[in-house]
Amino acid sequence: MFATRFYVFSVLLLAVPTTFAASASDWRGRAIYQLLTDRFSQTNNQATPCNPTQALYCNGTWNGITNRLDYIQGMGFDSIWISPVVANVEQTTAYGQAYHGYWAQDITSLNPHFGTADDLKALSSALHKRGMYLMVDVVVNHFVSTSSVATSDNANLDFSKLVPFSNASDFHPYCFITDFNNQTNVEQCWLGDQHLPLADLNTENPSIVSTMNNWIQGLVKSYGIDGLRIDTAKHVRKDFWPAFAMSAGVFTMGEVLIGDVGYVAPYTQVLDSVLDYPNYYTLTSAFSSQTGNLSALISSVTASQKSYSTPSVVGSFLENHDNPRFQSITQDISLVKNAMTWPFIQDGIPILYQGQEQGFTGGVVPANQEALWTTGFNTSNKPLVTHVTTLNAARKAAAAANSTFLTTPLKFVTQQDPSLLAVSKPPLVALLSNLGSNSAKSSTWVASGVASANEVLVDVLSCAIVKADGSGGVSVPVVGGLPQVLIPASALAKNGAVCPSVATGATGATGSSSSTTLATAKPSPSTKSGAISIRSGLGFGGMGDGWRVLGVVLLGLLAQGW
Ligand code: ABC
Ligand code: CA
Repeated sequence: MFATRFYVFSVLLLAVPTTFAASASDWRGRAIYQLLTDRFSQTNNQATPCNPTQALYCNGTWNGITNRLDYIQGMGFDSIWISPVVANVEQTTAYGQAYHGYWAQDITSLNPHFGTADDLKALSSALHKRGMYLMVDVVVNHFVSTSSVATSDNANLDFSKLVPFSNASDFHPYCFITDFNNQTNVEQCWLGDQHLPLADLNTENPSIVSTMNNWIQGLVKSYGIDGLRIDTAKHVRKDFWPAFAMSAGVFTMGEVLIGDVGYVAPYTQVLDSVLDYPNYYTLTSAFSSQTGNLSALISSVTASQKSYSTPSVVGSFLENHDNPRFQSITQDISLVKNAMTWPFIQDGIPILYQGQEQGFTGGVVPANQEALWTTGFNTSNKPLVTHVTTLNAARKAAAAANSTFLTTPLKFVTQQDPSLLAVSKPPLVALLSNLGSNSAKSSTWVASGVASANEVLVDVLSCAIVKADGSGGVSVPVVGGLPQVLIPASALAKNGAVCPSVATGATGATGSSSSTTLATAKPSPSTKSGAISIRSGLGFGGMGDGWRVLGVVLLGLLAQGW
């Protein structure tokens, strides 16, 4: 009996595929490069002009991204977030064309402007070969009807082209969101306006729910997707999300656009993660001028550490495609470098929006959606490319030197000068300020107990050495308002890309190369069909057929008393 049982289990285990869906912990140590497919790179390295203020397609493609992965990986990013992939309205609307991908018309087809199913699969496998992950932006909340002429009720809108929901009854009754303090209004009325209404999907209808769950399972599987950025998460009832996320079977990061930690936190219970909007607002205002309020950043971060379910996987960003770029507020290089440092030294996953590394300055939408190819993907003499490359390498080195780095909540070390901020996240110490590059004031960060006694630390941004005192404290004068990121010299490899002349770490240690990635390559997805399938699943979404079969067989065996 035992031998038979052993044999059956062994055969079952051998049959299990070696691919695993990427979970929150698989994403925790990663760094994400956010790109708009239409604006990142054109096929065959073409570079036709793009005027973002026209809000028209500029012809970036998935092939274009595949050809430029060296650029992204060279800065130390090991995952990308791409804009929505499904077919959108083709018309030029009152707000331009759907180049950003958020105006879905047919979620069972891909957006032909960005390429074919094979192109998207090729991007996914190219990423996996490099040990990189693919995050795709998905929209559940709404579709956009072609004849978007608003009337007083949704029955008079044309839903016939929407796939797979082509009836008025598949959508909530026509009403625009008017009261952001009324959650039912936020969830069941429509985004957009009378010029371009976003038809709000009836996510209360069980058959629509199950269609969406099957859709996401098929999408993730067909294209080997490792994570989802979930658009408009706050516009769909919270209890919709757990089953959707489980069907996807991969890491989920929700967009809950609001500055209020208390409002955002409950979404970290129903999704793996959220975009850290509350701390985005306090971060931006803290460093946007010399009078920015650093203590408001401390307060919001402290509140979010207490209320987010897993702060270590929350997405931290200074820029994205919806908000004016930081350099549209200030171009003081010291303030810019301080603000840009934050996402890489805090508790969550850093996200960099394309173009920030190139110093783009676009203001409100759509000016902040510049084409990246205008830069020629040049990385030499680009101080912010160097800045993020170093920050990525330092974060990897800190994680390699201390296995609890990524999960240890950062601590603020109180400073006397309100223009200074000191953060301890062992073995890393980040020293930030909003003094700006022209301040005449002399100021010094003082932080006790942040290192080992007499430890030799290196500011990775300048390669200057900082020696800790006998009780592990540091005292570091501010130079030109610039940030400093200290890590032990022993955590940096002597033959590495980061400050090799002062590094004392073993040759070949992590941090030895800016493009080092910790991920293991994942085989490319096996599904061959081009269309995105909507099928019924068994509820083991995203785990792969092998796992599903194993699960069902094991349940069967258990039921028979095995
Ligand atoms: C277009 C035009 C706009 C025009 C609008 C009606 O139509 O560009 O000028 O006003 C896509 C396009 C947009 C397009 C929209 C609508 O579709 O990219 O260009 O706008 O057609 C996500 C995506 C975003 C995408 C969509 C739609 C959703 O990231 O790119 O937009 O799929 C709301 C949603 C949020 C959404 C955002 C654009 O709109 O919640 O999911 N983003 C308040 C509200 C927020 C609201 C925000 C902006 O205003 O609370 O819910 O976001 O309208 C803080 C407060 C916040 C406050 C902000 C502004 O200030 O704490 O509460 O947010 O201090
Ligand atoms: Ca809704």
